[in-house]
Amino acid sequence: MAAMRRPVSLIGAPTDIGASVRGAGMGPDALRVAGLLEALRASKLEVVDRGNLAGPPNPWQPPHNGTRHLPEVVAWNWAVYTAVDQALSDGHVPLLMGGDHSLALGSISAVARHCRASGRQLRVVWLDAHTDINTESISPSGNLHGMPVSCLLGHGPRDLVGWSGEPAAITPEQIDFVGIRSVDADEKQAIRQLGLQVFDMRHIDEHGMRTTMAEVLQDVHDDTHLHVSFDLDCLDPLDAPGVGTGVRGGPTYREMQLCMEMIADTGRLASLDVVEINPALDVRNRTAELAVDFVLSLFGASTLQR
Ligand code: 4U7
Ligand code: MN
Ligand code: MN
Ligand code: MN
Repeated sequence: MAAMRRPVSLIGAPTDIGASVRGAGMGPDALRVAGLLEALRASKLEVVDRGNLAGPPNPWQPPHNGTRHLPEVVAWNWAVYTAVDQALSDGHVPLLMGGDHSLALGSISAVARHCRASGRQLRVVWLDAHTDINTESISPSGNLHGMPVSCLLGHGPRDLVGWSGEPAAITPEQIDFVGIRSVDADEKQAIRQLGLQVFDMRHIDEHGMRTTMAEVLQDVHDDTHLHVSFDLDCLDPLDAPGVGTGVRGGPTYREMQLCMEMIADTGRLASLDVVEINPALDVRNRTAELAVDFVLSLFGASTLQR
């Protein structure tokens, strides 16, 4: 429990620099309007809103050598890296409010460096419809929000690799994917080659969320730093319409709640990304409000808890 009761630092990264659809830059304010800070405080957590980071505007250019906006993505990720690093040094739980999912590179690289320095074992749970394991040579789009996992594993564009101080921030054994239902052809090959643990929707259909999460969390120990990277398109777009790359057939609201509650039960949640909310596509801020619900559950606010 100790890990979860640390103060939470909200860090806004208002950019859609790595995405294919404009609008995710409004995500941090959508989460604020949905009452994220107040909801966390109501569940007895100390919360600091560190405001929004600054970075370059979206130049809206076509891909160049397999990536779009690489220099701008680097700039935004440095801002994220620095802010997450600072929050961790302060003993806080960093909660990155994206922004698009390319920002997980900066966030998780800072977390990986922190874990190495403090002797903790990092485990990443990637909640997403997509595996985000494209590289500049295989991506069908060139959008960097489809590549952060490769970068973390040491395989992406050179400028986005090695940020944690090691060639790779994480090894394939340290990350589990949950909710997956859209994987590009070359990503499938990478998943097989690397032996990644992908709990796709079929796995959840056949085994249920409870068994799935028990598998994901089985090797979480007292000295584990659990990082959750929550892409809102993990949810069904019928529940969460405010995302740029929605894919039908996601987990139900209840399944997702159970997923979050089981993570909370470990008491090891120590950092979090909430990304890919696109208010321009949303309906009355429903997706941000849903995100707040799930974040509360992640921090342990289950039905029968005070
Ligand atoms: B997200 C895609 F081709 N795979 O690489 C790509 F289908 O962070 C989508 O998960 C990536 O939202 C989605 O462009 C990135 C596409
Ligand atoms: Mn994603
Ligand atoms: Mn996604
Ligand atoms: Mn595992």
